[in-house]
Amino acid sequence: MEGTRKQLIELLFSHQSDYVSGQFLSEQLNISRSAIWKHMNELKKSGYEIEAVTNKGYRIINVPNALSEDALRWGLKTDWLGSRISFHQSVQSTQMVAHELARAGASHGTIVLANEQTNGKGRMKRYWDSKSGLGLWLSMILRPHELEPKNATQITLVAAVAVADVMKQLGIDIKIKWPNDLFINDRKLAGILTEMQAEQDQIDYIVLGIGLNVNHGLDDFDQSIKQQATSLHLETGTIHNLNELFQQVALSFEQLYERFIEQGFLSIKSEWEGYAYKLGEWINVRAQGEWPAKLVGIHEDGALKVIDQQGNEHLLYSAEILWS
Ligand code: BT5
Repeated sequence: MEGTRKQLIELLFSHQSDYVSGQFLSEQLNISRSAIWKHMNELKKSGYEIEAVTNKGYRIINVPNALSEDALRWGLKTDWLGSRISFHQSVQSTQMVAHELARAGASHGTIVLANEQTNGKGRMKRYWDSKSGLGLWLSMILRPHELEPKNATQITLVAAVAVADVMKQLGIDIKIKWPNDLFINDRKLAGILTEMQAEQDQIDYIVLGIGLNVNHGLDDFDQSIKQQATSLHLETGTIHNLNELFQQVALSFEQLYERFIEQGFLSIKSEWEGYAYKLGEWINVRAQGEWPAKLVGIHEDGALKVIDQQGNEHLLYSAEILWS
């Protein structure tokens, strides 16, 4: 039953611009036309909007907006990312759940996603505002055994480009603020948190967290970040479908991750630079004193490349950058 409905959804998705006849579906799935009709009713109950036209067939008009394990999975076009999705209504942090699963042996590509996080985490134990039903709060378990631990931080940059690509497809002028923030017009839309478990010279696993603000109005943000945060809704004026957006982000990341593993960060460098926040502008660096520097790009190992007032080039790894 479950498997048939998944196949049914996939067939409808693969013909999204067109109607799919009941006859065709019943042949493909090897079930009767009345069974197809029953499945369609079940899908409608789960929130799918399906148009049925006599002599033409069926067509998906809308997938449910509320996150659910089924709606996240059905129509997902990835090969391995999200092959297991662990969905929760409310957790403290998807990072914590993902670490637990990874320690218990969860496979490469497992994704933990929650409607709400009650203790969402930023870097250095900062707080991440993750209210119910308003954004994508997810953590991926990755096991890149071929990657040296010292290059693991590059995955943050890969993820930032993957999310930025999806935003660009939505017509948004998105910027990546090194290393882990996505910005629109000087406001933060998304943040990425990469945590690694490594032994000796091998990565055991990485938990890559992405927090993306989607359907927030201004009042939905915590008072402390109202002036600095934004959402897709605030930027575009429309409500975005969380399940579809998840699927776009997952596909975009899977494709870029594969390129990164096969060809290294160098193959993504120029795309990253195309999105770089304040590229060519002067910022202040706090490393052995405080000094002005011009941001000129990113090094192939993922470090930020700046030049000082004397024209000397510097690579920054973890130095505090004073962006404004
Ligand atoms: C980050 O940290 O930007 C990484 C955020 C990662 C969140 C995801 S959600 C899924 C997964 N599960 C988790 O528990 N975490 C990950 P950082 O660069 O340290 O930025 C944190 C700062 O961003 C905070 O100190 C606030 O100023 C600001 N902030 C908090 N929530 C925000 C939000 N929803 N939108 C924009 N800015 C926010």
